[in-house]
Amino acid sequence: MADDVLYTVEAGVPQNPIEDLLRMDRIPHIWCPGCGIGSTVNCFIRGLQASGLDLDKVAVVSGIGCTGRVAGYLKLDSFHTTHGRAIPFATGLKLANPELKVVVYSGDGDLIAIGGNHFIHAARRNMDMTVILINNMIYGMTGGQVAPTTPISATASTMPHGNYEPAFNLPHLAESCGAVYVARWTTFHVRHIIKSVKEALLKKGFSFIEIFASCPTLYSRRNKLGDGLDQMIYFQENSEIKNGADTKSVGVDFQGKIIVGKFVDIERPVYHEAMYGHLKEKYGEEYMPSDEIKEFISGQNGD
Ligand SMILES: Cc1ncc(C[n+]2csc(CCOP(=O)(O)OP(=O)(O)O)c2C)c(N)n1
Ligand code: SF4
Ligand SMILES: [Mg+2]
Repeated sequence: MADDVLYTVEAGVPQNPIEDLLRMDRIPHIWCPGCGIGSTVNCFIRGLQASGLDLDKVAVVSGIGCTGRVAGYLKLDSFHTTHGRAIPFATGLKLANPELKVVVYSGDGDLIAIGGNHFIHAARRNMDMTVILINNMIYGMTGGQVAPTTPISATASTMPHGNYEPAFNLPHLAESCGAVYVARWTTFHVRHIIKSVKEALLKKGFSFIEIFASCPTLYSRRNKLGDGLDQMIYFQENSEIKNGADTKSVGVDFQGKIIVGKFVDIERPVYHEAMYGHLKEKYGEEYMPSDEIKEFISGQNGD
């Protein structure tokens, strides 16, 4: 399916080309009007379709939160796990079955607050997985509490006088910990997201895409920023594409400029390669890895 096909017509009936990958029996979804999460799902499915990956070998893992519901709407092998534990669950999947392309799709609170420790270690290990993080700068599902991504001075239910804790600069965190692919977009950048999803899925190693999305119900309303459309206009007017930008320089202030783009695309041994290389060197012929590991390492069938 071409990236830019909005719908197809079969027997006179318009068809959304992403429907095949949605569990339509679960629609309507839970997201509020104007929420940005749905747009990211549309882009993710299009990027996945464009990647040409065997869909029987793709697994999607979410944690808990409004974004955490994504896994449940995807017609793939998808898992709705516990809060903050999507990455360790995905790590287990990948270790047990190296031929899978494992995707983690979750929120900023889930992945960076309670799950922050898992995030940094998966990046450090260069575990082969794609992490898609929806940054709405807040804990959406539980009532708009402050998150480690809430900008200074923004108001949250647990920061009624305005936030005074500095927010993480996530591309910089991911790069510092060892991610081999790092990109950031907003929900305004649909075509860029599709392209990045395709690239990240085809990249070996820990790939990370941060997508800024609106939470009109809790973040925008409390901060008097209007509705989902107003937030989209903010994304349009305040984003600047700077591919290759130094991730140190891409922190985001309250309603400030958002630097987007592909920041990192490098190569280094993935976890399975490091393990294979080390054990092979240490034990020589006595080391007998599984066929799946050999296949993953070589991209074909072992040595
Ligand atoms: C162990 C545990 N602690 C706390 C919660 C409550 N909880 C559910 S979702 C969530 C925050 C979700 O925020 P985020 O990941 O940003 O997702 P969003 O809803 O914004 O998409 C919290 C604190 C929980 N379910 N389990
Ligand atoms: S609370 Fe916010 S993040 Fe959750 S569905 Fe509503 S708009 Fe989206
Ligand atoms: Mg959130």
